Amino acid sequence: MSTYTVINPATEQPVSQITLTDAGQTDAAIERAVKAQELWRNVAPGDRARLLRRFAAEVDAHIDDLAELEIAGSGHPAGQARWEAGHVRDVLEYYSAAPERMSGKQIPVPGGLDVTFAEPLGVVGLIVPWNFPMPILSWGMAPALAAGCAVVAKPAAMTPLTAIRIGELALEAGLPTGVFQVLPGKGSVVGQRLVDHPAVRKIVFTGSTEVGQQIMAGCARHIKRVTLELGGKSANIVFADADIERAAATAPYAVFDNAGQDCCARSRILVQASVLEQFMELLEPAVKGVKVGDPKADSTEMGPLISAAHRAHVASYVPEDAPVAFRGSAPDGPGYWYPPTVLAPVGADAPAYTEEIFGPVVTVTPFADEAEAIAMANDTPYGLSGSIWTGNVGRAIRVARGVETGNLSVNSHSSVRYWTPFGGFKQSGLGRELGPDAVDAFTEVKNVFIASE
Ligand code: TAP
Repeated sequence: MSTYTVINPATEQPVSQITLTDAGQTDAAIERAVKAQELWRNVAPGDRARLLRRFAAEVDAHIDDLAELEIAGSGHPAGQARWEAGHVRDVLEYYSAAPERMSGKQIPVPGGLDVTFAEPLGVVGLIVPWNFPMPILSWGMAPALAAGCAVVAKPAAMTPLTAIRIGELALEAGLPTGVFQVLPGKGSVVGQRLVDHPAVRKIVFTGSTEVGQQIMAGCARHIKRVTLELGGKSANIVFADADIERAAATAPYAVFDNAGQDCCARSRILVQASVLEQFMELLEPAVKGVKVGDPKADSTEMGPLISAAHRAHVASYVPEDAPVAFRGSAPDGPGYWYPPTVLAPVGADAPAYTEEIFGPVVTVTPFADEAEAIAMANDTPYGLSGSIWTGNVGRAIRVARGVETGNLSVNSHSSVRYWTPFGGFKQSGLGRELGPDAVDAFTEVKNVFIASE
């Protein structure tokens, strides 16, 4: 029996020892899920909705406990961790409205009646990364359960604590055993088995583009449905006609949120050359003002990175001779700390400009005009997120249509909203999560002709 010790990234102290699920136990869980799904799909829609609302209420009653687990196990700042637990509740509540609205169509045909049904896919395998253990779990879990699917979830080996607790809360809310199971374990074991097992009808994967490619190839062997939420290298585009003060004040939060371990991190700031100097003067105090420190403190805005290995990876983008324009602070002593860092000027071929860093490092690069800004934003294999700052509505629309990315905000640093579809262009992914249509991704359309003659 192998185990994994969860480490507190802020203290480097062990938090908890977790027994890892093996391949045989994964198969047994999938078989339990198959049986449970037969029951779950037949639960009356109103009752399924009620159970999801009870699940949301259980999460709501345990916001502080869940937040404490995420602070200790992932180093997320307290305010952020509470928000994340509340987000799970909100996503469950949002999709609890779905079971009673899963109507099909009646299509006029000669000789009878044609009706369609939205049939649940069956068992769904959910593979979650370590950066946002709670929100990303909820984005797959809630619509899949609402659709009548059973879910087997694999949290990242490093950050399993909140997912395990959410699995317990599902049972406490009254969800039938086997409908939602959480299997802590390795991607190469549990994740691989979810991909390979023929009874798992869909994989919802969030993680790196590299592993996403392997998942897609594995799913192809079974023509298994797959949703991929992968990496990003998004641009924050600031035009000279924007509210430069607001753009500069919020730019740190568009990239240093979750210590930059955010697929939506806008880690390339593109600024119109005529306001570059003004922007940099305003950005410096904003970056230095980011409160980096003890995740338990309510005032903390940024915590540590997830591990020593990840910190070394992030640091590799800032070698001794890197063009550091300015940087914020980070505590000394134990913990995987790394200060918010701004690089400028950087070459267009610098790894910090082209690769996803997944840490608190951002580059600032000038552009001449609208066409160049769009070309620079698109000069990446990724296309997940982005922000546009301008006072000109026409430009906002033109640039938003021109940038090849799945999720954009104009004059705002926000990224994910559970009411709206979320997902990537190009190598940032395949399919969409969230928004009103997410349940459709967990159903198949069945078409039935009924002869009347
Ligand atoms: P990955 O290394 O790709 O791991 C993601 C998940 O896949 C983990 O649970 C991992 O398990 C599992 N896994 C690894 N190898 C597997 C295999 N062969 N078969 C099945 N599952 C496997 O990513 P990460 O380092 O945790 O997360 C960072 C990446 O995720 C970044 O690129 C980031 O941009 C991306 N991300 C994207 C989004 C969206 S919404 N687009 C959101 C968050 C993160 P282990 O725990 O054993 O490694």
